[in-house]
Amino acid sequence: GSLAEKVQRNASFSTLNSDDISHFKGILGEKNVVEDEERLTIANTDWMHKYRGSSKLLLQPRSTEEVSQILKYCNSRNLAVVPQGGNTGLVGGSVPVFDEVVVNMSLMNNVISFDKVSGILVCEAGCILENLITFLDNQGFIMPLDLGAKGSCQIGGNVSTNAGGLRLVRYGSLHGTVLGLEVVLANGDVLDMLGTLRKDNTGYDLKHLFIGSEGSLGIVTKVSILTPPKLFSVNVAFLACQDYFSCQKLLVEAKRKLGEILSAFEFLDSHALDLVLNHLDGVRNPLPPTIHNFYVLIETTGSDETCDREKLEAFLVHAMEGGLISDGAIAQDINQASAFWYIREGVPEALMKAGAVYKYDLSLPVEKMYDLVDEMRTRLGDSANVVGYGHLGDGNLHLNVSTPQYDDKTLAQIEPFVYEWTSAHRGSISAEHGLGLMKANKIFYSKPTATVNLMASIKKMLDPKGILNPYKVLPHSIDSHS
Ligand code: FAD
Ligand code: 2HG
Ligand code: ZN
Repeated sequence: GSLAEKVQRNASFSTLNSDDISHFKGILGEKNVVEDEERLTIANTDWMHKYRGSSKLLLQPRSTEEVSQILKYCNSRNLAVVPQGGNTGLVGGSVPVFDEVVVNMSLMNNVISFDKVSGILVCEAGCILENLITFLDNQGFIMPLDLGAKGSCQIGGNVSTNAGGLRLVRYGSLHGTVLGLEVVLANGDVLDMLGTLRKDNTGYDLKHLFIGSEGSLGIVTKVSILTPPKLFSVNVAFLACQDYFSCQKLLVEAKRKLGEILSAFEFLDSHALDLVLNHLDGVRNPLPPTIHNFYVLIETTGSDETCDREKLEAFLVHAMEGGLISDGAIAQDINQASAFWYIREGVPEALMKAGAVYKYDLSLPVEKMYDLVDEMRTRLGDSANVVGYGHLGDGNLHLNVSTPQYDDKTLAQIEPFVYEWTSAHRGSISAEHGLGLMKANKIFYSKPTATVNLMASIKKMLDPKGILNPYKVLPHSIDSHS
């Protein structure tokens, strides 16, 4: 693989010795100090099998106090650390680059409290998103975020990446729904910001620093989050559009006509659909096999079945008459709704199965978004399968380039072009996945130098020795020289 950033191990970090291992065993007990090769191989490898570290140690704390003791010790010994949740991150942020100690959060998986009146959930960071979704479902509530990786990703990882996902268009980002956090700093200090209040203007709202900081400023140990009530009228439609302009107009119409019941607006191009149909088992095209260029998944969620259905049907008839959609199907039951969703959520997995994949997660003005996909196709010709899909409702394109294997020539055709294009259109080079290792050095395409310098000062203040997730997020020159 040619994609791993070429970075040098920071020589100020120590290497593990047997005293360190004994110390950790003293804190965590034998069982939760893992040196097993097989488990380390898994922890050293990211979801795409693109980034690989060589850590010799994985620690599994069961409490905030244990996390605190781990970090306090690592800080005093100059041992670098990678916080790891479900390891579903897509930017090489969740695995070690060299021999960093992995702090795995999966044993901190308890729900602490749930308030049925306010809908406020407080839980430990290692709770798997899908388990929280199921827990809340039983209480008549939902999580305000959902993503294809729900079966493995953890709420602490979601918060640390500020994950967006499939319902952001309705419920907003985690900066709005997360009400509080408990975080352990690099020196082991525990910051209790675990508020459960919707409103609290007492000074700087520091939890926001940790939302989206990708484990570079602290380890998130507990999360308090506002969850919406579960509404029972859910409809999912899978639609075909002839051109990108129609998708765009459909979005504008959907926002106006479906308004408050709109809960997702996702799109994929025919290349993405073909990949899913060819690489995932049991997937069927919900529409007759005519070639359409684009597909849109619309979900509505509301409280009145008859009303909501009528509203959606009227919207679709109107869109069909206006030529915005060329075909479409509304799910007739929950199984069909899941099948429609599976097509959209299955795109990353289908791409994985198809070979090597270069992933770009961009915020762009909706009008311009697909121009980039077209331009990339022209640039790469037949040498690659260029795929566009994503959260159209949020202006978030997932541009993926699929090739048989990674090679420097393809990479040189994609980058820096893709970043320059995004920057020229005042977009973001990371809409929702973060910077990790992959884009740490690319931050300047989306942030001015003065902002990056302030970020580096904050990092220096909170983690003076730079032990937390080194080589990630901030440019390497700043990270290692300051
Ligand atoms: P990890 O991958 O383990 O870690 C991610 C980052 O967070 C790393 O930098 C890590 O160091 C840090 N971290 C993890 N836990 C903690 C903690 N407790 N404290 C401090 N730092 C921590 N992302 C989206 O935004 N939207 C999507 O729709 C989406 N869909 C996806 C679909 C698939 C199939 C896959 C594989 C990934 C998808 N992702 C998506 C990316 C990824 O799932 C998210 O970034 C997710 O939030 C990561 O959670 P995780 O627990 O797996 O974290
Ligand atoms: C999605 O929306 C995820 O499916 C993954 O954010 C996107 O793999 C990708 O590029
Ligand atoms: Zn996404």
